[in-house]
Amino acid sequence: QAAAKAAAVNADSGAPTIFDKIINKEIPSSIVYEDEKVLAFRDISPQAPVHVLVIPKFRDGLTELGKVDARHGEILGQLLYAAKIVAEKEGISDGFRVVINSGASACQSVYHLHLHVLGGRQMNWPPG
Ligand code: DGP
Repeated sequence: QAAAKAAAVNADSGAPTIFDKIINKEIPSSIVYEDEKVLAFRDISPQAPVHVLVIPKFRDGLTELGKVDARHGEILGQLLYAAKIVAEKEGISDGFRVVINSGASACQSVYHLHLHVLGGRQMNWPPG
């Protein structure tokens, strides 16, 4: 597993982010769901009563959605499925929103791909 992790890090083009420290438990976070490939934890600046970030544990080039390629298909599906599990665990299955900010124009601030799972209040449309 250490070799797989090293290979993933070597394949990655982006600089480390704060999420690496969260994955490695170097800084604390409130974890909602975790499996071999995915980590979900509460956003430090919640925009809704439930606001959870779902991230891949091995970034492997997954800096932003606009830069993924075909090899990321499986993990992208796993992230989306984890979002559904998070919604269930948080009791918001009846209505929730999943957001991915990709790139500076979308206000992405952390370049480690992440899904925002938001709910627990009426969500409005269009988003800002
Ligand atoms: P985005 O703007 O889409 O890149 O979202 C990044 C999110 O990451 C933002 O909503 C705040 C959250 N965030 C940043 N630093 C930390 C941290 O150290 N801990 C936690 N839990 N969330 C963080």
